[in-house]
Amino acid sequence: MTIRIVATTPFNDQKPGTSGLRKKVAVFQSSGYLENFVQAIFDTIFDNAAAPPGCTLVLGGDGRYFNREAIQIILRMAAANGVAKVLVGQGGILSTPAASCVIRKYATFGGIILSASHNPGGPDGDFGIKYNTDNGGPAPEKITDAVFARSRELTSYRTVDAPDVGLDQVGSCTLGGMRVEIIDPVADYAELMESLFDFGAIRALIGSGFRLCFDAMHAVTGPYAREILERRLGAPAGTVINGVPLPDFGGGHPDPNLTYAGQLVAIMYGPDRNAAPDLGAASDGDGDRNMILGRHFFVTPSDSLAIIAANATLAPGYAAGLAGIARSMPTSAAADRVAGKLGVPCYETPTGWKFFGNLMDAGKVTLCGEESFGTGSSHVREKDGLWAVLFWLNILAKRRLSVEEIAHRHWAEFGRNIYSRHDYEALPSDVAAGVMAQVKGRFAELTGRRFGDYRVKFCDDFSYTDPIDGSLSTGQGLRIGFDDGSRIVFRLSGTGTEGATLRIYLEAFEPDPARHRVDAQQALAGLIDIAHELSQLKQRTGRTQPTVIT
Ligand code: VG1
Ligand code: CO
Repeated sequence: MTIRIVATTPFNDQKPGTSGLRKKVAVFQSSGYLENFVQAIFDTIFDNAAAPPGCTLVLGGDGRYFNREAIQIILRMAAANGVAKVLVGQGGILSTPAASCVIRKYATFGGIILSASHNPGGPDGDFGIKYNTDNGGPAPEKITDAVFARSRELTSYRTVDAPDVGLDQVGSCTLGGMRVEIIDPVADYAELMESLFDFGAIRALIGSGFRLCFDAMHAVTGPYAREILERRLGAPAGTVINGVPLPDFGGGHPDPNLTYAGQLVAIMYGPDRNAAPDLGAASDGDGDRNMILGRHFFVTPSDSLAIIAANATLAPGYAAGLAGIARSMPTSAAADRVAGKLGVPCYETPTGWKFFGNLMDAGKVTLCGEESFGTGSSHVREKDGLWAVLFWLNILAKRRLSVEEIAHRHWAEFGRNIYSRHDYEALPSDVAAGVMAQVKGRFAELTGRRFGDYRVKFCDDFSYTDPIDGSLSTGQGLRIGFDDGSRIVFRLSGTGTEGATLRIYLEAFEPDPARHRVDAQQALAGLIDIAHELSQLKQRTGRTQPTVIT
């Protein structure tokens, strides 16, 4: 095998965001762009420019446009960089949580996941890549910063000349001396799910006439959901809709929220309430997000985390209880209330799953969640969409109440953290930066100030010191807290590829069950006004409405 050294000019825009490097497909297709970033990963993770003896990597993606081509490029580069073996999901497919599962199960050196998650795909859509370490989780900032630094100085990458590897049959072959194993992308993951949840109880629930609709949004979870929900749990064929992964997600936006999962929302909110399935669920492009719906009822991701935590011991894999809970800073404090009652710690981390890894590795937390439709546990080191759906099924199978009833009883016990997120997408970057600077500029005079009924208790620019390795992350979002526990958070997205996305997170606490049925937007109207006033949102952005309200 001859290693070919190919000259490249370094790029200066390969800084990984909240969850890896995401750019337009055309950018990734441009000469040397993907290669440069992959070589930067290898140079960072391998000492002395060569993989350690026997090094095995996992490789797969969400099946979006350019997935297959990228896999062939990365395989040739892995061979040239001395990797001994690569486990590749059949067809190039591995959901993000399944990749994490495989990295851990086979104790590999790490893995490369190809996904831009919920961002649209296709030739004009987005592509993405990230490296996960041997714990199965996204590389921590120390590594992503080093990869970025390396990407800016690289002048060549290594590859071999070899034909493409067949990705569609399970089996193994060699490429330039490196072993390539094409594995079933679903089997290991499905087995892990069976070990955590009471499949017998869920089968009995489904057998009793309970109806479920799962929208895979033409993204990666189709094959996983069909195998687990329809084949192993006996849900009727057709339970999984949009179950065939397509390179452009059927032209849709594979983001499981009330705006983009329109077909599922229409089914769950149909005119005849009783005709709707008992549970509706959806997952995103790479299978790590989830949305949970009851009949005419939406469970916020923050509530979902809290409800799963409060009911965790109903699932066999969590029968021994929780070590602790972690949530991202913008996620509501609903989980904190459950942790308080259970007497376990609750950690508040910056946005992005990479911040949960150390806490889970150290055994400090069992459950983690984000307001952005991310829920997961220490069974892997990624958030996990189908896992959350199965957890809900397990809870429903044991409690035999409706989704809505479970949420209302939860609020009656813990109070309700009324919550919403307003996104302003595709703003000019300087305008978005101006909004943030405007809010931060007000901090000096805010503490103690009154806005109608609300009095500001504190405001800060959130920073986090990792309790395990002491690393510091700054600039993670602007928080304004009020005396009654209400909160407004301003944050810029780190996953978009067009301009900037401003996220405004709003939260109020309502202890009174008589007011738990209120509409969230109405209940939060006062805070929304304060947010607009503080940020001069309309004047600065010209926008009168958010792009997406969750
Ligand atoms: C968003 C979410 C964040 C999530 C990240 C990756 O990031 O807010 O909670 O971890 O996406 O999710 P941002 O920086 O755009 O707010 V995924 O499903 O794209 O891996
Ligand atoms: Co995702």
